[in-house]
Amino acid sequence: MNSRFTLDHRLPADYFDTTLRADVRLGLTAPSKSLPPKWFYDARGSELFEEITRLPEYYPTRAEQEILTRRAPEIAAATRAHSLIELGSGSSRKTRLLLDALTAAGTLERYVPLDVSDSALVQAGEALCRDYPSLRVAATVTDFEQELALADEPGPRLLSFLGSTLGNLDPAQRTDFYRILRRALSADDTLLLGVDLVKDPAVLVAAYDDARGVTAEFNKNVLQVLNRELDADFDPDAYDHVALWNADEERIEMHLRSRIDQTVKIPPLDLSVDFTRGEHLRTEISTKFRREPLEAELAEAGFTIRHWWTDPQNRFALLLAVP
Ligand code: AVJ
Repeated sequence: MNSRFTLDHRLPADYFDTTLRADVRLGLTAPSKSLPPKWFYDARGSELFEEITRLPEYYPTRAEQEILTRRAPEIAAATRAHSLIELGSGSSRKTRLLLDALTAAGTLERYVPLDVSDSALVQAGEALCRDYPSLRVAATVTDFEQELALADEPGPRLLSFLGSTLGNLDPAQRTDFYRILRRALSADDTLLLGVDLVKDPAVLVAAYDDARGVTAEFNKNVLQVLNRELDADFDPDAYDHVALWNADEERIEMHLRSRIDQTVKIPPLDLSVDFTRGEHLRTEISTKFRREPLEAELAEAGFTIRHWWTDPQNRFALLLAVP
């Protein structure tokens, strides 16, 4: 292993198991059933998500990359960041655009990817060490929805949260999350957010219900995760993939709709879960944003937007905010 690469575990060994069980019990015993979207991303789910990002209907990844390609030099100039901290790092394509610009600006010393899964961190981290010979990579396994214990990163720090993953949080969760960010960041640090914007619902629904059915498979994969990890007996074929536009909340929701009356057993939780025919299990919310309300909720949390960049078609926004 490269000496410029470190992997720091900040989660207890049983964290995955404990939180999965708590989430499943809470979500499947509630009057309207739901599961948090983070459980989509096992190896198969991550692979399916990568495939989604290449679908003709799924524009967000390409739109964000377009903006980032164009604006990375401005981001580097505005932040002069010595550390890039990336939340939910995932694929490293967008990361490289930022690393390249910060390297060209001559400020970058350290890259700190934070994720709940260590396999992604190790793979990406080693490759980046190879390609950026003067970069230190300090990967950290953590759940940034709980805490953001930043350590001794050289400042100023640029904290990026891309891919509109912010949209997975509901308003109350976003408020908590901004508070965690605000506590972790100092006056000369900067927040880089990528958010998907409100647009024609037909375009949005198509992005989450593609013709080839990749998103449907991604959605149903969460049932396989529960089958494997909790010995549950979900039959994925007994559910339909549903992507709907919730106009009141301005968000896309993914659901699994039970095709029949059925009962699912989850032995380690001592749980029998009844589904009636047509009943929905909500698996993801994907909030779409407008500038003014987002600006207001960030201001409420102590952040000021300094730059707001969109793609030419106004589908997606990249923004820089400071404490
Ligand atoms: C990575 C969470 C932002 O909400 O668009 C893609 C995940 N779900 N297709 C999104 C996703 C269905 C994606 N995020």
